[in-house]
Amino acid sequence: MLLPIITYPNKLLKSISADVAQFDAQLHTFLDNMYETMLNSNGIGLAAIQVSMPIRALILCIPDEEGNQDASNILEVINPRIANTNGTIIYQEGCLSVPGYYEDIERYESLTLHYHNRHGVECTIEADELLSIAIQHEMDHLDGKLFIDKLSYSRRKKFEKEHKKALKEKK
Ligand code: Y12
Ligand code: CO
Repeated sequence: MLLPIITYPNKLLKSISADVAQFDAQLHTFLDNMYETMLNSNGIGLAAIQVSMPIRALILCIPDEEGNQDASNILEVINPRIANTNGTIIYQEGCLSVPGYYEDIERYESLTLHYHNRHGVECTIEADELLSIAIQHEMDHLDGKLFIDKLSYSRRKKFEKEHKKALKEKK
């Protein structure tokens, strides 16, 4: 089932999401629906709050060399915690909740992530480059932050101007 993706400036995007306590069939169906929704919108990452669910869950599916986003490549991340970080990297980010806007954002180049999978099993992965960037982008959503909140004053002004113009043109 496709879920509606909320977009900036919807105030729900500022929510602090709550830990997941039940790793049950309802959670599994929700994660399946998130995956379908993300692929349908050409996304590579989606946090639960982007579909109006304030829980600490996110999914990622980094395309392989052929650009395929196979279900076997999906990473479902629940109650995540970043342990170690290394270096920095700048990448032009986009977000399904801020369509049409891309900006260079600095993130950690690599990190260690502790999280639970859909069954509540504790997992750890080492991530670098695009996966590390995507994890940090999606984890920011869990704390009510968007990549545009990391922009300099002048870049944010530029964004607000472009966003206003885009909304006017849509009317
Ligand atoms: C690197 C940078 C950012 C992330 C977070 C995940 N972001 C996305 O998956 C964004 C996808 C996206 C897709 C859009 O739709 C199309 O391209 C058809 C889009 O739409 C427009 O720009 C109109 C915007 C964002 C992970 C890794
Ligand atoms: Co996003």
